[in-house]
Amino acid sequence: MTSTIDRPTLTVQQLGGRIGARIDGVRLGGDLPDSTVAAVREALLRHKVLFFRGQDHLEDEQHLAFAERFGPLTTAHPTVNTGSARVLRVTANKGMAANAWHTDVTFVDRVPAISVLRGVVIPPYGGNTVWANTVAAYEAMPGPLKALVDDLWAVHTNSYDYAQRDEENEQPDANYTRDDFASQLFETRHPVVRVHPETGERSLVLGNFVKAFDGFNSSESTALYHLLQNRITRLENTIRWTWQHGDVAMWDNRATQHYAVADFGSEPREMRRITVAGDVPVSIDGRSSEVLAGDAEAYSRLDELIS
Ligand SMILES: O=C(O)CCC(=O)C(=O)O
Ligand SMILES: [Fe+2]
Repeated sequence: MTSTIDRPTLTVQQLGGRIGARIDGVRLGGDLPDSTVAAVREALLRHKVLFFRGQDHLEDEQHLAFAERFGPLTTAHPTVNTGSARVLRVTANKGMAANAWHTDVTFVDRVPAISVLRGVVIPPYGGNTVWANTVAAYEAMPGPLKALVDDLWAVHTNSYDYAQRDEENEQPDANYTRDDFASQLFETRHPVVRVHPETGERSLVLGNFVKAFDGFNSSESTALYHLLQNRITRLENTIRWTWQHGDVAMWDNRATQHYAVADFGSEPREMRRITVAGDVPVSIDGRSSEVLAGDAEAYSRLDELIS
């Protein structure tokens, strides 16, 4: 009989037509062979979000070591401190507005490249996370809409218009507040269509941190925002994950948005996120995003990036 396979072959099971794959045969950690890291990166660039089951062995240390194989890490968050330098603890949605469609941290210029999220406390029901493919959404647009967004820029901010937010879904036991979240103002002008630095694909840079589009007044911006977001979040363009203990989700933050569904009542739920630094988006015509307020150098260093 053949000996036990020490390192089972990595398998990639596509889950959705446009987004999502499950990876089996990998025990996550910092000591994976380069070939495995390369295979995971390739699957991530193709499927945009990857799911790993059965990673119950992971603690913060191995989670950090695994994420770091994909590039230098950011600090936990530009403004929120949940008790660890590089691990963001997400225990509820208040302040983070995670139950709204967003791409992580688009209010800074150096939008994170990859987020790695581990389920620590999984509620008995609800608390799914949903991801949407912002590349597929762009590709599915009719020509005239592409022509509009190709040359469109938007201002993203971490300062909310609180009056317009939905108070109903907020969890009372958040370990940080909106005041923490917006304790320092960040505002950045991004192209609505960025060229992905690794795949060359065109991807929409939108989501909940958008404040307004250049050249449009606020009611026009709102209408345009909904028009574009509706295309990103249509169900065919998404994948929804029901968490089990030991699950890890990893997404390409340059090609996706996500939404944490706030339907777990008062049940406990805890996730931990580690973030791989990303570069400054570049438009189709080669112009980079522009900082309007805030200095994100302490959050994420551009000079350390490998790509
Ligand atoms: O809690 C979740 O499922 C996702 C939260 C979130 O938006 C994030 O970790 O970036
Ligand atoms: Fe997020």
